[in-house]
Amino acid sequence: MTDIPRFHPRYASLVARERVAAGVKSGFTSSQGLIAQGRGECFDYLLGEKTTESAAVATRAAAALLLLAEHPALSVNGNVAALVPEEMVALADALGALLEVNLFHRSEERVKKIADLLRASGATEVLGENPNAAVSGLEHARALATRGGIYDADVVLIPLEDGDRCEALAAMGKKVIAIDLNPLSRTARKATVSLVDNILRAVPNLTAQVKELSPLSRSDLEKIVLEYDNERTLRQAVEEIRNHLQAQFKEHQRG
Ligand code: PTJ
Repeated sequence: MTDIPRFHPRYASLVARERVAAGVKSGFTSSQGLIAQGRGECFDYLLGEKTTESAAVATRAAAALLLLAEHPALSVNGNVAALVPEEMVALADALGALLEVNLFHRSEERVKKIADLLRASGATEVLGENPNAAVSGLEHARALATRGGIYDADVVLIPLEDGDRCEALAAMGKKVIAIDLNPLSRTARKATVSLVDNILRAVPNLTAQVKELSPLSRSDLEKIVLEYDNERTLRQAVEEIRNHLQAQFKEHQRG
C-alpha cells in the first residue's frame, strides 16, 4: 500500500481507496469495485465526508429493525470485505446475526477468499460458499442464497449494491437495510431503511446503536421503526448535500 501521511487532508478517503485496490490485488474485490468506490467517494465528498443528521436517524432505525429481527442476515461483497471486514464481524456478533457472502461478479474463488477473510477477522460462521436457494426475479449470480441465511432472513443488511436485489428481497417480504452513499439510487429508494453514509462510518455507528438500543423493550424499538420514514430521510439527505455545497460555495467566494 502507498504510505499516506496521516495529516493529509484526504487521509480517510485515500486509505479507503488503497484498501479497495489491495482487495483487487488479493483477488477478493472485483476490478469493478474500484469504480463503485470512486462513485461512493464522489457522493461522500458532496455530503461533507461526515455522518449527517439524516444518516444518524436512519442508523437508529436500522439498529431497532435489526434488534427486532428473528433472523437477521448481513450480506458481504468484495468492497465490503475490503473496507470493513472486522467491523462486519463485530456487528454480526453484537446482533447474533449471520454473515453471508453474496457477489454480483461471482466466482467461487472470490467467495472463498472473502469467507476466509471474515473467518480470519473473527467470524465463527460464514455462509455463501454453498448456496442452496435462489431469490426469485433475479437473473444473475446475486440471486444465489443460503437457506438459514439470507434466504430465510426477515431483515437483511445489503451494503453497496445495485437495486434489483433490494427490490427482490423486499418482494419476498423481507425488511431491507441498505448502506449507499447515493441517496438517489434504486437501492436507497427501495430499501426499508437507507443509510446514506460511508460504510467506514456506517457500520461502526450501527454497532454502537445496536449496543445502545439493546436494553429497550420491543415496543420501544417498534416505536422507533414506526416513526421512521425512508422517503423523508432521503429527501433530507439531498437537502444536506445542497446545504453543504452552498456553504462550500460561500466559503470559496469569501476567498
Ligand atoms: O463484489 P461484487 O462482485 O458483489 O461487486 C460489488 C460492487 C460494489 C462492484 C457491485 O455491487 C456494484 O457494481 O455496485 P454499484 O452498482 O456500483 O453500487 C454501489 C453503490 O454503493 C453506489 O451507489 C455507490 O455510490 C455506493 N458506494 C460505493 N462506495 C461506498 C458506497 N456507499 C457507502 N460507502 C462506500 N464506501
